[in-house]
Amino acid sequence: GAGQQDGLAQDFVRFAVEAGVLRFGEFKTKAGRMSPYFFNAGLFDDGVKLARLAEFYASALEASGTEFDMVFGPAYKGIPLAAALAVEFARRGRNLPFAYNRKEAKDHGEGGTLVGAPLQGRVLVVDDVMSAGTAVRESIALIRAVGATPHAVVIALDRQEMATEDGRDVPHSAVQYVRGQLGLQVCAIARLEDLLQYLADGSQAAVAEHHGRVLAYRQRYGVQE
Ligand code: OMP
Repeated sequence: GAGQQDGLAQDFVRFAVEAGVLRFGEFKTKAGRMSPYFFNAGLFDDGVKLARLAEFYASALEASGTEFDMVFGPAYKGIPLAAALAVEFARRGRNLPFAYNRKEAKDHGEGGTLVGAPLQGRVLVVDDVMSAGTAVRESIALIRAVGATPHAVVIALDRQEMATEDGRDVPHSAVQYVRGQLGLQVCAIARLEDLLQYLADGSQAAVAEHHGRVLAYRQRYGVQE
C-alpha cells in the first residue's frame, strides 16, 4: 500500500495486537504450517472492538475505491462481520443489503441455506483472513451456485503466503489467485508486509524476536508481490 493506506494498515495492526487478536507464538494454520503469528478475528469480542473493526473495513473499502451492491458474510465468522459492516455503512449514509449462509440446511421454516437480502448484483464477500485460499473459494462457489456475481472480497489480513492446490504449495498467494485468475477485486485492511513494518518499528527485545521469526516464516512460505 502507499500513502494514506499505510497509516490505516499500521493503525489496524496496532489495534489488533492491543486487542489480543493478533498474537505471537507457535500456531498451526489450516494448511498445516507452523506460524509464528496468528490472527483470531473471533477475539474482536465486544461492541467497541467490533464497531472499530467495521470502521477499518469500511475505510479500507472506501480508500480502495472498491464497488459493490451488497455484502455477503460466509458462516460462521463472516456473519457478524457482514452485519457490522452494514451497520457501519448505514452510519456513513449508505443502506447496504447483507446476506449470509448457514452451514446446515434447515428442514422447516424459511428453508434454504441463505439468509438475508437476495444475492444479486455485485456481491462483496467479507472475511477475516486469507492464507491458502480455501475459505474464499468456497464462498465464491456458493455465490456462483445461486447465479449471483462474486465481485470483490474484503479481508482484515492478507497473510501473503503461498496458496495450496490439492494440498500442494503453489508460487502465488490466494489473493493473487482471486485477483488474477478469478478477476475479483481484493481489498485487505492490512497485509503481512504491514505486520513486518509494525514489528520492525518496535523497540522492545520481544518485538525484535517476533520480527525475526515472522521474517523467517515469510522466507519459507511468502510470495513475491
Ligand atoms: P485459508 O482458507 O487457507 O485462506 O485460511 C483462512 C482461514 O484460516 C481463516 O478464515 C481462519 O479460519 C484461519 N486462520 C486465521 O483465522 N488466522 C490466521 O492467522 C491464519 C489462519 C489459517 O489457518 O491460515
